[in-house]
Amino acid sequence: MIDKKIIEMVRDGDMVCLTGAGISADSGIATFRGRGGFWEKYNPDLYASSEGLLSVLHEDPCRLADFIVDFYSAILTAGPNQAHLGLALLEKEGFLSSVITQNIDNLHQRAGSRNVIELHGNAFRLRCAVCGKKLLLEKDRLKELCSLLASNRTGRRGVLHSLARYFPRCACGRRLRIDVVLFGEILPEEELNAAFRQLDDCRTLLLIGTSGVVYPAAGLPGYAKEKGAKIIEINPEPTALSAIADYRIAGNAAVVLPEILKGL
Ligand code: BJW
Ligand code: ZN
Repeated sequence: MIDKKIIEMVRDGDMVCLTGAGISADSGIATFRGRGGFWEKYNPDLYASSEGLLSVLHEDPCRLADFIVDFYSAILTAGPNQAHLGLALLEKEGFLSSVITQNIDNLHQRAGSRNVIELHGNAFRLRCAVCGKKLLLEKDRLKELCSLLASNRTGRRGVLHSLARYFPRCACGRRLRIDVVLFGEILPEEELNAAFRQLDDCRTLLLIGTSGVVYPAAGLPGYAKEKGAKIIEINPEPTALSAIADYRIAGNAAVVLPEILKGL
């Protein structure tokens, strides 16, 4: 049962939502941190920074292939869950202005959310680090790459060959890279500015499925609060941001969102 005050806040509108990996957990995509998280298997020092990934590429390309297959298999098979769909409905009905997401899985857009601000990029896009050109990565191409990498146990040369084929060079000569923000990299300026603008005039910030430890995204709730917003956190576990939340709903997003919608 959702607190009446929370339902009233949602009904009042002018609400923005900040999401993290937890919202996609019920779609079958592992979170990064915590039990069962992606980083239990893959050390973030190696797999979440460009220097780390480059070193794995050189020293153990087959392990990099495992990582790519694991990572993409999950997001290629996942579909939006009741939480993604609930947010899209809240936007459609005029209660929610935008979703600011740290996720790269495209599930908010697939659920029907229109105003989605992607702080950490999108795994279905390639980007040129020199000229900024972007290229969509088709799902079918990604599936092909995964099955090739999964079956290709011919070692270093086979993996490098497959990667070169699916991550082509840009017109400017640089090899395209995945359009995801890794540690030590600057977030896309336009997206971050858009996020701040949304928080300037929001009345309520819904915080869903983020541990709140990765900056600058983790600084956004504090900014919203300073600007006068109230914060509702939906997360089965307490987080680094729970202390500034005005309300906490301890539960899974895909269960809680339909309950909120029912209460409206
Ligand atoms: C559920 C649930 C269910 C489970 N329902 N909930 C200021 C202070 C300190 C450090 C820094 C700082 N400013 C910058 C930094 C450095 C760094 C940083 O923040 N480090 C900290 C970790 C210490 N930040 C950066 O480097 C950023 N760049 C930057 O700031 O540039 C300027 C700069 C550079 C260098 C120095 C200073 C300034 C870039 C950050 C990029 C993050 N990229 C990743 C990609 C990984 C891809 C890969 O593996 O290859 O983005 S890291 C990873 O964490 C991913 C996520 O978007 C991000 C956030 O994680 P999220 O979404 O919160 O997931 P989890 O797993 O942490 O939490 C899941 C939550 O869900 C949990 O709470 C569960 O309980 C919950 N949950 N089931 C609802 N069903
Ligand atoms: Zn280029």
